[in-house]
Amino acid sequence: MDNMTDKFSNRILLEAMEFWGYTGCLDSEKRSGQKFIVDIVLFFSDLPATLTDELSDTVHYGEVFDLVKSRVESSPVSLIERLAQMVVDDIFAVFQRVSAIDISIRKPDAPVSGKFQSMGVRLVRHRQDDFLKHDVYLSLGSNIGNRIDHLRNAITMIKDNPAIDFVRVSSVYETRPVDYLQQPDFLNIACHIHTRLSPDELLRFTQSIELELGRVRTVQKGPRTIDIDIIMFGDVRIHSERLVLPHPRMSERAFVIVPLRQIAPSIDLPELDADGVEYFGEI
Ligand code: PH2
Ligand code: MG
Ligand code: MG
Repeated sequence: MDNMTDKFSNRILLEAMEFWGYTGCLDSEKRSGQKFIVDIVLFFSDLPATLTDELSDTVHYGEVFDLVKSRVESSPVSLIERLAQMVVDDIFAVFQRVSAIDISIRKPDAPVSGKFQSMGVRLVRHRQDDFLKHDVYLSLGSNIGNRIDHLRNAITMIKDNPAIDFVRVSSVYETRPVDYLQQPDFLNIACHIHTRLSPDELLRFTQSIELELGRVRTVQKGPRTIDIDIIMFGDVRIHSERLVLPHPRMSERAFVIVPLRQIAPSIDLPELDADGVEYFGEI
């Protein structure tokens, strides 16, 4: 549980929810029902609503409450162990953002003679495939044609990839060209995704988007309809011919750092002179 505490620093608490349920081994429990008290902690590796203030960027606790209520108040099972696992499965299925769950189910009036506060179970469960996901940051740029449309199309294609969970996109910044100066200004954005793709698979995917959106490589570092660079891929370090991670020049480039800082405030990024990088709008 301790690594979970470190890894999932975002939690939603549903404390002492009360339901009338029929889970029990005795016929009388199944027939008449009794009071159930359920405590749930939902864990998230990332909770964008802390920045965006949007309900769609978190999990609505009222919806979780309704889901738990319908399960606890209807399931004709005998053991609270089984009931707790069913609630866990429901929550993972409906709320994709949830990475882990800590659930307690207690019966304060369990048919046990003697003095006690409640009888209960507690399960801690981690979404099975979550360990395989990486936090990835991309930098996108365009300086030919309808720049904002190119960025929007690229973002749509990224969101549509079922192997990618889209987390967040930055604002759009208009930036003066760096390195090769004889070219129009860029629009740049950064985005944060989760994926189980490997770095090479992701690179193949981003290159397929560049191709589809009509990028032709003429001048190195010259004008392009769309450029998608993988900036960081979890903690992965790679130095191959095709790919270097983290991106070797990211720390020198305000057009990468400024949008990145906006969506990844907890990553330690250099303070750069943001000269030539201006807020342009939202994607
Ligand atoms: N990309 C480059 C080279 N120079 N300058 C700006 N402002 N924005 C870019 O995205 C950019 C650049 C190579 O990919
Ligand atoms: Mg680039
Ligand atoms: Mg590139």
